[in-house]
Amino acid sequence: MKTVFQKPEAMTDAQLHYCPGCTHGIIHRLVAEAIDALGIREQTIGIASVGCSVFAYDYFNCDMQQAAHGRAPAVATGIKRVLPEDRIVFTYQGDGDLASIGMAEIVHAAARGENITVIFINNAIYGMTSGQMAPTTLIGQVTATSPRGRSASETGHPIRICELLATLEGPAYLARVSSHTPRHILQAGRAIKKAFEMQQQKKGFALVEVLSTCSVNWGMTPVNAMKWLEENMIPYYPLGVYKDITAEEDE
Ligand SMILES: Cc1ncc(C[n+]2csc(CCOP(=O)(O)OP(=O)(O)O)c2C)c(N)n1
Repeated sequence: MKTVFQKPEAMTDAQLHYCPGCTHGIIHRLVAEAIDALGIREQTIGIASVGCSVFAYDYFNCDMQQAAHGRAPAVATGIKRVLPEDRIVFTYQGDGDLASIGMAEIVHAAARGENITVIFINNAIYGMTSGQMAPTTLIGQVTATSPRGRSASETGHPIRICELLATLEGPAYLARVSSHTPRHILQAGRAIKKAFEMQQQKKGFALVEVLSTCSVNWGMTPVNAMKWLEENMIPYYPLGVYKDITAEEDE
């Protein structure tokens, strides 16, 4: 029997440009499925950032706005505040974008408790610009700018964004998920949907960090990249919910 995979309505027909083994495409689909499931496509505005996912505006079938590198949370804040309350605003940002050049924007948007949804793709490297070290690059990880492996004494330690933002009062929902197995992808889909629901319910700032692969710049086959993520990224970036004010409300 032939299985037919239906494209979510919240994705356009444009062919994705991502490299083999990259999970941006999977995560795009999860975001689109959440938008469809909640029936919010007509009122959703996405903010594309700078990085490999710069063309997200071609792939999501909702209103899209491009932001300068790292500035997506600031642009999302403005759009969310000026438009009627039923509009759903999300950003889609890589780790170079969010945790390096955009660190100030994300921390302050979270501290203000902006009622926006952030999808944060952590692939531990700058993908688009061909593999420089990111703030999330692991100790010992080889990149174009750390050819002998990242050293803590030279460039410090990788930043755990969920844990860092969880120290703030502002966020309503913070979760880290992964995209390397079908089971993890299903979990990631549930977290992403929840992050949109939080905004619908006006609960405040919601961020889902999705661990992702960059097999080309990691110099691995797609299969080995999935294994590397499991064995190296998850121990340093544990999966789980770091904040959920609705769970606290339920207690
Ligand atoms: C102000 C500014 N500085 C630097 C760049 C170059 N630049 C483009 S993409 C990128 C890195 C993006 O990496 P990441 O956010 O991790 O996303 P990925 O490509 O890995 O998905 C950089 C440094 C830029 N476009 N604008």
